[in-house]
Amino acid sequence: MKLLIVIVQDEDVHMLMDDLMANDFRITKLASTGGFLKSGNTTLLLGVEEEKVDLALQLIEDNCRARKTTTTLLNVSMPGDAYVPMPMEVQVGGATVFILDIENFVRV
Ligand code: 2BA
Repeated sequence: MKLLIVIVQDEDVHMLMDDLMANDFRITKLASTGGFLKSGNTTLLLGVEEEKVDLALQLIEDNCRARKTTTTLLNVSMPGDAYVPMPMEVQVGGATVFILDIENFVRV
């Protein structure tokens, strides 16, 4: 068995979860925050049999779009200078997926 840790944009999560549930995946949904943009995203935990990992990845790819967003970095060149906002375009997603081996899985 594998554990998929899937970080997705909030906009994609409902469609993705619907597709995963329709294909009998079990999911835990966690609210999370990206370290770089400091805005909300969603982390899904999926315990998946090895033979269904490819299907899970396919559904994730089908449902998660890349999007561009603008963030503002605050830049200061000299001590004492004012902070200057620096707009920066960033591409987010489709999805970030970590795939871990599970040594043991029990439900009691
Ligand atoms: P954030 O950390 O908020 O990052 C959002 C997007 O900003 C990233 O999209 C990436 O395109 C860009 N980015 C991140 N760090 C950057 C940096 N130091 N310089 C320039 N651009 C940067 P994604 O790569 O699609 O990542 C989306 C979200 O997935 C991330 O949100 C984070 O929550 C998670 N993530 C991505 N890679 C990760 C990793 N190696 N470990 C843990 N979480 C990760």
